[in-house]
Amino acid sequence: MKLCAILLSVASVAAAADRPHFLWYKQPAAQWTDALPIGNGRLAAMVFGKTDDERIQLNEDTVWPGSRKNRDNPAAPAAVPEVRRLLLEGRIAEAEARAKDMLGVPPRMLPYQPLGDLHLRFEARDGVSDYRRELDLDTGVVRVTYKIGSVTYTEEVFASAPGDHLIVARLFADRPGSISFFAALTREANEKSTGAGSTIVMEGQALRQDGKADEGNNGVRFRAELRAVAQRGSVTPAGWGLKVQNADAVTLMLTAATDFRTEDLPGTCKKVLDAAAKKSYAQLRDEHIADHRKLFQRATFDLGPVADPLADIPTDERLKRMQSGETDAHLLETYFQFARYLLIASSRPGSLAANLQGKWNENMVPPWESKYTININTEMNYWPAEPGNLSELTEPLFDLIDSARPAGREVAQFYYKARGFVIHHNTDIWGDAVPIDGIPSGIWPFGGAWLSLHYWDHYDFTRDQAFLATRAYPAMKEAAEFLLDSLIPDGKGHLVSGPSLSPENRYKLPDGTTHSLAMSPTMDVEITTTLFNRTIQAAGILGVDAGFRKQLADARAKLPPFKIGKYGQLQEWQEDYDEQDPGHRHISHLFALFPSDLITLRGTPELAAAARASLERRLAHGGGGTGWSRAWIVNYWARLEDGEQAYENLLALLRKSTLPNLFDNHPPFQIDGNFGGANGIMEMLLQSQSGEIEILPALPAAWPDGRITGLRARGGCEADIEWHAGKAVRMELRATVDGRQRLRAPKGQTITSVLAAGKPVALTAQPDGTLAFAAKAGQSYVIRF
Ligand code: FUC
Repeated sequence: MKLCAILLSVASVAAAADRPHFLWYKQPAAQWTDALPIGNGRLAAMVFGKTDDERIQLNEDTVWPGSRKNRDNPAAPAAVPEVRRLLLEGRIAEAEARAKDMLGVPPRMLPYQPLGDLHLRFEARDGVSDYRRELDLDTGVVRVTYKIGSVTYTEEVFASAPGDHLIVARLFADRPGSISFFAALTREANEKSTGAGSTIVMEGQALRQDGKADEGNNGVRFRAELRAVAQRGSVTPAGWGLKVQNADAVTLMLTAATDFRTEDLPGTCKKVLDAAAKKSYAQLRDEHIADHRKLFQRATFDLGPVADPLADIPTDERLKRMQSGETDAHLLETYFQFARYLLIASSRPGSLAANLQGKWNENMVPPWESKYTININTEMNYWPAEPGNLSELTEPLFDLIDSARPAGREVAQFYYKARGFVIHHNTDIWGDAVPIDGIPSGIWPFGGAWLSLHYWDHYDFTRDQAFLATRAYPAMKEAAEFLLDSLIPDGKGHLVSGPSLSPENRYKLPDGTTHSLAMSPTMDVEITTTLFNRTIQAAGILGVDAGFRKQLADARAKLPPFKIGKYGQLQEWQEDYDEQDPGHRHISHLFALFPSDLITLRGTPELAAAARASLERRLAHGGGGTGWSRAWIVNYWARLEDGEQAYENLLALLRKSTLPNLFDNHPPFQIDGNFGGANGIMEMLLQSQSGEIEILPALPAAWPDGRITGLRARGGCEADIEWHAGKAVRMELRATVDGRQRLRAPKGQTITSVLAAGKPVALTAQPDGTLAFAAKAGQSYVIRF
């Protein structure tokens, strides 16, 4: 009887697995953060769905002012040893004053800018009814429908990756001859638009907008081109745009090119539009959907066997319900899939990496310049890529690191007299590597090292040996060389790093002053240890650099140890300082817990308890105030296997830091929290660090039943898990490479058997409570509990 109930329930979970995921609304976007995002990596757009003056806000990922430039501070080589000496002597204020000579010249980066807007102005239209605006995550198509009188109007918009940098909009109605509008491309600055034949061309240059002339007046030149194809009716040029009259339907095809990628802007645009114009709208749409689904449909997530009972409530109202204290498991499923959607839309091979706003930015001077902040934000963007089965979308991240390595090498030599490469806390399209902004954030030489760990992760998830040999190891080695060469003896038996800081927190000295700079703040030690571990491992697998491995191991042994402070917390600095802000949004010193695995519940229980104390202390003082901070906290709790806390913080992420279009809110909008939150969900359900696959490590009581499929785990495999009444009932593991797998059963459960093609597989019980077996590439394994 009981078994029967479980089977029934599992069957209905399976039936719900293909449930659609929409973001949908009953009104047009009133502001940018209501609009719906589309993208193909290079081009991105926000669709407002307005019925009178439709706005499709456009981005092309290389529209940046500035150029590649040496921004070294000439005073830096003399300053670095001085700052180190002053810090080691405890003369911190003096060290900070001296460190100003390390800031780049100028000490700011230029912003990522919008491409412009596509406006569709309709003739006077009153009496709009039956309005619906939606983004279908499964197709990647935004669709707007409404009625005026008895006529139903539809607008569909998507960004096509197979169309080679193409955005397509289709407008049609159910009464012939109903489509009439004026179309124009506009931009806030530096643009010239013309309509001719059935095309609009907008050309311009990304120039800095603050009137300063020292640099940035040689930014990227761009060209956007739109072509209209009408079914019946007419398309005629009208001033700087096009007039469409009495058509049955119109397809608008838009592309853009910049001189960052090509010298021939008109030719590049023409090629894309000529190819698109040869295809019917249905073909373009089908091609796009097939391409999108190849990525999107790899993973599914369902919390519970029932169909979504709130499916009739629009997304913004559901979010408001949550914000007033309700829970909404199905909205969490959508939130998870939305992050995967956003990565597909903002990071494709050949595009730039997803920046602080993914690729969606309407401001000439966006928050934090919409660049690559690498003391957490860019890394967080890519956390869900591997476990969320979107591995190939990490390529732009590796391109970003590689583009900064030349400058990074130069800065390593000039500033620190070190080999290898360094990037400080930000980089941009030009691959800049110097310290910027100011002392409290900029003097942090660990951005390149942290980013380089992503190469290892990509290898670890895929076990792609060629990638390890040709791409991962060379970069990791260079990042490790920099750290190795820049460590100095502290005179007390340890090797320390710096000048550095614990991003972007400050500590208090007994005299009441607060400071940022320190030698070897805990996060430095954690990143150094992790990178040395991985580099040694990688060199071992490749069978190279035995001498270098030994140097790394020797230096690693001399790094300062973890320390537990007066609150039982993991110390953030070498001294047990109080923080200026104990609820600070950065919780960098828990890096060892996540994304690294130096601290684990079973491997280092005392340190795990200290990490927990640090987390509780931050939260008790109002921590998690920004979207990304809250998202990181979800991941920390998942690693501490506290499903309830992870869940509460996930709810807080949606309740306090999520906008009506489900964009993460720092505030303002910043995309990292979307990615970090989605990764937190996966960490709650499956973890694979430290050589074991842990099943349902942090399942909260609020999710008694569910199923997640197509997750990736380290060691080269894909996993599906189903659970019922809080217990795993079935798991399937598909190995993509040969290798030994170790499985850890959910708390309170045991694995009874592992079957391959219906036959039991030999299992070896390990002293640590896991079960090991030899997995074969291409084989799928059913795990029974
Ligand atoms: C870091 C964070 C801020 C913000 C910025 C882009 O400096 O401390 O909160 O996310 O990056």
